[in-house]
Amino acid sequence: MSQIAFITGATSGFGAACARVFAAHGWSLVLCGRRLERLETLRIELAGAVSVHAFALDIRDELAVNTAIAALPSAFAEVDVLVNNAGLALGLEPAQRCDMEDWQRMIDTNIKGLLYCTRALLPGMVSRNRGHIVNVGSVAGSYPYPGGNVYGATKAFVQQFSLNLRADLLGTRVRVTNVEPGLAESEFSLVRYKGDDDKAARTYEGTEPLRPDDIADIVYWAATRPGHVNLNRIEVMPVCQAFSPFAIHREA
Ligand code: NDP
Ligand code: 8X3
Repeated sequence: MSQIAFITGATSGFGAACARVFAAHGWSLVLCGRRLERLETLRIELAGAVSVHAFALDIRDELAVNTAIAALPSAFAEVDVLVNNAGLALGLEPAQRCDMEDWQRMIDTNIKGLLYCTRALLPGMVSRNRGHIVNVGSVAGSYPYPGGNVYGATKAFVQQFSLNLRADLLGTRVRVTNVEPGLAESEFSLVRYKGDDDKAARTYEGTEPLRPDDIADIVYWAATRPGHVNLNRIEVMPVCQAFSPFAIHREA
């Protein structure tokens, strides 16, 4: 029987790339995201080769998450790997100018949505004594940058939650990994800049960013290490990216 990967945010970017990599290795897939049409296109693309269960889901809706997971068809119910990938950044303004609704949406999606999915699938993994939660964090969870305010803080939550999960899971064979990418080209910047194509394109101008396929390879690799190996964190940047010096404000 093939293994089952449950991927959130499969309509775009890393999530869609993960779906294709797991499918290429014969895994059955549970795919969700809010844009049903895209899921349907992906399901049709992959369904010839592997079994795919795809449905629209807003992970901010706790009841919808619990209902969808409770209603998984039996062939998809025993999830081996949960890829908690769905997430977003909104805006790059300094905190004093940020929109509270943007902050709330990032918290509701990147933190609370990830928790709902994890909490719903974890008991089954523990009772089967088998499973892997792969969270998609970010370098923004470790390194501050101007305008990263709440987005970075949500990813810091994901990083610490991943480590604390593993602490709770000690004694089980359920694994937890936080994959922490840097600059990667996807629809991420288009969402961050609220549909402004020019600003989004400028983010990647003159760079060779990570590609969704790079992240999917890493997620798949982490999920397929021998069962006694737990990768706690994987931080990855494109070669064109590095760290800033500390910023020092000097009076004129
Ligand atoms: P994309 O914008 O291309 O993809 C984001 C995915 O998340 C989409 O499939 C979207 O689906 C889904 N999503 C967003 N909100 C919700 C929601 N409420 N319910 C369900 N699904 C949702 O960006 P990436 O692929 O780049 O981002 C994937 C993850 O990687 C995110 O967690 C992001 O923070 C993280 N990341 C991205 C980096 C980058 O530079 N690109 C670097 C580091 C981390 P839909 O809109 O259909 O619901
Ligand atoms: C996305 C990477 O540097 O834009 O998590 O925060 S960054």
